Amino acid sequence: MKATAKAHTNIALIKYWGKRDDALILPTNSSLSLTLDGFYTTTTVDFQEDLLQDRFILDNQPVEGEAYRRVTEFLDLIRRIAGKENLYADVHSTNDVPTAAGFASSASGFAALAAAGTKAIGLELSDRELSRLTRQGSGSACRSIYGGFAEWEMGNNADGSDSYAVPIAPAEHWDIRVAAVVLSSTMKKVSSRSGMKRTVETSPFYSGWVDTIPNDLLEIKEAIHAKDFEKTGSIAEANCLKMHATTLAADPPFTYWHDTTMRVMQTVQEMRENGIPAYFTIDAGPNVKVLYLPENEENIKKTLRNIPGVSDVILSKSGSGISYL
Ligand code: 2P0
Repeated sequence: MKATAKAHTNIALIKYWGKRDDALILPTNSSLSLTLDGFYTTTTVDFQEDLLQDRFILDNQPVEGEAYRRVTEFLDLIRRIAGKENLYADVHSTNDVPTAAGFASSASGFAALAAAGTKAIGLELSDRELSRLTRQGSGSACRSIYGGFAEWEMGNNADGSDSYAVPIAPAEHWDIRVAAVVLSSTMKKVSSRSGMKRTVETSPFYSGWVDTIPNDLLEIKEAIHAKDFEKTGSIAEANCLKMHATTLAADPPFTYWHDTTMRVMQTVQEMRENGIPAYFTIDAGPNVKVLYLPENEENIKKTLRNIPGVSDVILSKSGSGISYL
């Protein structure tokens, strides 16, 4: 009972920032992302009758501790749905997500694990069912089931039955690109999981964040459908700044930004003043992702590489959803 699946990571343009239920991973706001073709995870899940526990090998190294626990607990969900509670698996994953680029490999990781695991155990899930299940491994992963633009609808139900991602526009709809700007020093002090929890619980700015999401989503979807780059980029950049503002008012306060993070942000804004459309977004870490159009690729790459404190710039196109190998 063996299957292999590949999933790409995604970058949120409207961020997921905060949970209303930690165990089921239910968010306090809907979010929207672009799946990227440059960064992906390939996972093989092999359920075997004679195994006494799961085994998880990542990039040829056996994994233990917290990362192992998250994988086995996720496989427990799959076993429960399939009614095969005592069937354990050999899991082999390869990450083609440069860790230094600051993309959450948990997004592509849990999407690939969900797809390979359910197929290997003989379940036939729709994309929506697969997204709902994937959400329980890592929130942002539920958006990686789809290529191009996807929206994670937060839902209202306490059991999470209406919280899953839906496709907004496929990768072919629009050739929009992302430059991942890698900083020389990228130590992350607050994980996204604990950072969002602290913000929800203590930041007085948090309610302001939540209140503005429905309108951001409405407007960015219009902009994406119309292929309006200025509108899409400016909504994404403002949404990112709003998310990061909530952390400054948390108790204790924190920020994911470094001095170089701000230098990159300023450079992007200067590029716009000089007539090159580019917009930034930043996740729960110091690296910056820059949205741009193909005709400006050379210019964007050169300008970003020249910023002191930047060690690499990795370019990516829009990517496809889950595939089975
Ligand atoms: C996002 N981030 O929408 C946001 C923006 C970080 C900033 O999703 O606890 O690893 O596993 O659900 O998905 C990172 O959080 O958190 C994240 P869990 P996840 O991409």
